[in-house]
Amino acid sequence: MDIELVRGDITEQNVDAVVNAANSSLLGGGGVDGAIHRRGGPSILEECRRIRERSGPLPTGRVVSTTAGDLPARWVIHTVGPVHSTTEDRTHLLTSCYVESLRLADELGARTVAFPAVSAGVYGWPLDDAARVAVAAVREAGTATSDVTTCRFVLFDEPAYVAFDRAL
Ligand code: AR6
Repeated sequence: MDIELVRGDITEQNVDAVVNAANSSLLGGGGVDGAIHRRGGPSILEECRRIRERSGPLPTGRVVSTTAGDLPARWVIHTVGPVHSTTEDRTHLLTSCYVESLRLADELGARTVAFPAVSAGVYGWPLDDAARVAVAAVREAGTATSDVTTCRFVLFDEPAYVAFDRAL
């Protein structure tokens, strides 16, 4: 699996699946989540609502997929990153976001997947560590049986890009 880094907006990526840094409610929010719902249109939220009614809140580290609505991608994979903690090591949950997203992408038949820096915004994860965890997780998941050929990290600003570049 190729790992790519680009600086840009995840809603503009021409990939099969984009990963959303959502929250457990699945009902939208700010950051990447807000951008995906804004650009993707109401069909994403409608599907999120149905999933929410059927299965309840999405636990941290888990994933679900929906349509990508008006985005260039075919699917949105929603995952819930852990809020960073200084007293508890939640690395396994952040790792799970990436590993489970790639597993679901594989299941859907997605070949190309774009990730934001999950948990590195509102959820407060220090950028360098978030980048290290992300890169290690996709490297490990990529050596498994994944049919995903390309994993693209889409970094919104220069500090995030630099952190991921260093981690790679
Ligand atoms: N494309 C790529 N990256 C982006 C974009 C974009 N359009 N917009 C922001 N980022 P965040 P979290 C970067 O806060 O920390 C939401 O309210 C951003 O600069 O979106 O996992 C959810 O509903 C940062 O580097 O996600 C949750 O409540 C990274 O994406 C909560 O925020 C992640 O920032 C999740 O917080």
